[in-house]
Amino acid sequence: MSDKILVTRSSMPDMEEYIDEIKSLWDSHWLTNMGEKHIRFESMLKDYMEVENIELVVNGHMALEMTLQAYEFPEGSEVITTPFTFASTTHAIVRNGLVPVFCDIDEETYCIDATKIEALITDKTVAILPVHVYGNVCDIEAIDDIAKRNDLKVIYDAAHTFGETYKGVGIGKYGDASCFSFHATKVFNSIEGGAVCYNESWLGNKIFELKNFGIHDAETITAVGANAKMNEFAAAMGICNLRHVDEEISKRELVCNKYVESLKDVEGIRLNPLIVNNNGDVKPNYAYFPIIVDDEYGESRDELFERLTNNDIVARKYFYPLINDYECYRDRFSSDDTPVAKNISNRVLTLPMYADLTDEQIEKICRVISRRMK
Ligand code: T4K
Repeated sequence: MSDKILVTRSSMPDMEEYIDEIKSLWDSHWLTNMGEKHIRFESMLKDYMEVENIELVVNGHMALEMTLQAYEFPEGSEVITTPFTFASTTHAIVRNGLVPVFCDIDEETYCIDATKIEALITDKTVAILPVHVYGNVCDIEAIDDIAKRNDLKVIYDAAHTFGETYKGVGIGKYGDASCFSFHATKVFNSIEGGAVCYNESWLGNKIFELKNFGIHDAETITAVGANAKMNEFAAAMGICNLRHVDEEISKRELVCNKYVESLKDVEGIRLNPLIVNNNGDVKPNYAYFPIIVDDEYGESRDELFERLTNNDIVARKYFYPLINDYECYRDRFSSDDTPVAKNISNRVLTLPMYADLTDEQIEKICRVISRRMK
């Protein structure tokens, strides 16, 4: 096995635990289409995530795409969003025939800058699609206030916030809907998977139909749906992983603390304020460990990235390039319109982060960053 330290590593239950969970599938032969595991997993998640309504789907991307579709916004409607995110957020907007309007981000949280949203609202704006980046929580109160005053929907991309609470409330309860990812690289995974948490029951019913081709009943197809159902093997993995997720998050917290201890005094390396100065509003999940490489560090982000790579440490430039600079979007948008996001995107590195990262591995990573010989 390679000695490379990867940016993350999927959490998995013991093989016996998973095999035990999937054995019944050989009796039932029921492998997908909202089977017993799907139903049980959904109900377990509702409790764990402290939400009232949840709809399981095949991945986080389809959660976003189908939630937007469910609203049936007129083609060409505008959705205010952030360029500092994974491709999925913007693609979900564009694939629905909607127009993304990029708002700059907040320097401290890397989430959408709520003070800049209102200036972007036009008579075509229908929704705001903010992202809780790295598990940092958006300015929920300000966004809610803007949405209410302007009659806009709020759909959170909550792919990074599994298990978090904000002011004691499950993060999935905020906004009109919140879309989660249970991808293999996330704090919690069902191999591939996702969910939409929502407040109004019509939205859940609609997504339930959309994820199954828009089938209402055997002879009534009400919408142009997709196939976005979670299968039973994925749901079984989710059920098993959910039993251990608290332990995983506690271990991640220890990894985070070790990083902070070793890196907090390195000149020119900025750490995530949520982790360093958490005021208690957010119960974090320690999803990512981003660092910002400022000029005082004396080396650029790319130079540090290369040095880490040469030492068999795989960091990631999540999120670089900015979405408004992607090849498929740059003829319509420009990162110059979102200067804070551009600056952060050019300076950010997310360090390896997973529950079983060892002390020696963390020490090695920090040694390279702080340029210590031993
Ligand atoms: N919104 C946001 C804000 C998101 O970040 C994402 C996904 C979505 C929406 C969409 O949700 P999903 O549809 O994916 O559920 C990864 C993930 O594929 C993606 O889920 C994630 N965001 C994004 C931030 O990162 P890559 O291309 O960086 O992954 P990859 O394959 O390079 O893997 C990274 C490392 O993870 C590997 O070096 C080793 C480890 N790994 C990877 C896989 C696939 C494992 O240990 N096991 C595995 O099975 O995109």
